Amino acid sequence: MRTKPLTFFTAIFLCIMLTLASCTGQAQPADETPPAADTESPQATEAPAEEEASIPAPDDTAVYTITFIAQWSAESHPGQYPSNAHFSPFIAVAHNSDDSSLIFAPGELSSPGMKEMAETGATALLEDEINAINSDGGADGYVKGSVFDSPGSVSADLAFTQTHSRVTFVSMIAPSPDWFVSAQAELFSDGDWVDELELVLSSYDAGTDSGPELTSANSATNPPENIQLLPDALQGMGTLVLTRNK
Ligand SMILES: [Ca+2]
Repeated sequence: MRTKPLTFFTAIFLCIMLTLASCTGQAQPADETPPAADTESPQATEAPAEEEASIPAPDDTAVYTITFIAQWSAESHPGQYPSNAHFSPFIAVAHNSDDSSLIFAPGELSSPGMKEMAETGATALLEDEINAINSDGGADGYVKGSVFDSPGSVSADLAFTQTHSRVTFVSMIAPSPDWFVSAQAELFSDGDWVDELELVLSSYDAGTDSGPELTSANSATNPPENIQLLPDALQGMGTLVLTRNK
């Protein structure tokens, strides 16, 4: 009779022990779950970083190769093509959007530097004026090309910043009284640098010499007149290609 209660209590004890053992056994897999979650969390933080890297901020600076392609020839401009047709060393300026940073403006008088460039091709005075604009913060450097016969081409590199992202280009039509080609462009547009830009150069009269023909003798315009576009017969002399290379 007494052995049955003992066996009963032993059975209960064994049940309790088995229950405790099974509880601790179940706890172990639960402890292993968090490390599995931890291995996923670093991936979750890396994903946004990769998305940010795919949309980089635009560079503060950019370097462009400026290529002046002159098409002026006997075929392109019949009767307007002297035997020694050429273009003077060009000047290209990197400047900001302020009107005071421009080296010239159509409808206004030529500066002494623009008069000298347009009449003789020399750029010393114009470079002095650009250096003054540089000092005032309106420009951020310029580059000078080299003289060449037309048709032909010449290139030079110029650096720009986001605050000085406009270019103004000038070169004397030579020989001519006071005529020059020019183009102006914005190179930072819609939040990023332009990859490549092609511009047709416009031909201007500087308003400082009244010679009517390309090979006319000097005839000072007194008083000077405003800068204005030349007739259609003297347009279309060349194009400017700006290609970002850095
Ligand atoms: Ca003139």
